[in-house]
Amino acid sequence: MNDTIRLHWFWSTNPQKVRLALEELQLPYELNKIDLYKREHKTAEYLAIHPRGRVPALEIDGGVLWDSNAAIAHLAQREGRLWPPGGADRCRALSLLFLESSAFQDLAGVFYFNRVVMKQIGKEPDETRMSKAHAKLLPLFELLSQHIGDGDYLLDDFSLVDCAFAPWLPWLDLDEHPALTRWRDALRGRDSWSACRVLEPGMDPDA
Ligand SMILES: N[C@@H](CCC(=O)N[C@@H](CS)C(=O)NCC(=O)O)C(=O)O
Repeated sequence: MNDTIRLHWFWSTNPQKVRLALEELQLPYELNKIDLYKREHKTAEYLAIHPRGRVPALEIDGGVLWDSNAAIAHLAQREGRLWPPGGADRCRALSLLFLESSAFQDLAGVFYFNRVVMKQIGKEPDETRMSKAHAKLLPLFELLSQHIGDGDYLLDDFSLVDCAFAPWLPWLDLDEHPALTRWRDALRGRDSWSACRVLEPGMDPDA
């Protein structure tokens, strides 16, 4: 069995979640850039790895994880680090991970699409769509703020579930939510954030 960990990646949000997790766990990995703007995610070769033709895909342990949070869950289970070993904290971690997949990702994606992708293709952002998405995000912001409480992370300490939310945070309007801005700033200060060059407003992703 090939024991190389290979991340099929682009600098957009979902692949960056998995790269952050690999960096935080300090696992050696190969990065294979799949340029979405060149439609490299739709080649026959890549579709044999990711059946939906999206990024990320993580080749590991003889298999492929073709969803960012599935990859994070696998890494958590495999490594037994940066993840609660059991009990109520693991229930919290899994619920938050699935919240990101089932609700947060699509709404945060509206901001990422309008503030990053539309700009890249020379179009104006759709403010109405963003304002509707923001209204739907508010209850989720409240829920996440409750989990953060007076701390810096979703659980008592940093964990891989923070990686699942991190790359979205620079693109959301968080000023009215002090727990979330504190969380974003704590994540921004970690070595993994700079190692992955998590995209921020004003940054050139291809630099
Ligand atoms: N739920 C998937 C979403 C993956 C996804 O939509 N990735 C985006 C980039 S961040 C993509 O590949 N977009 C290209 C497309 O949809 O054609 C995950 O979490 O991995």
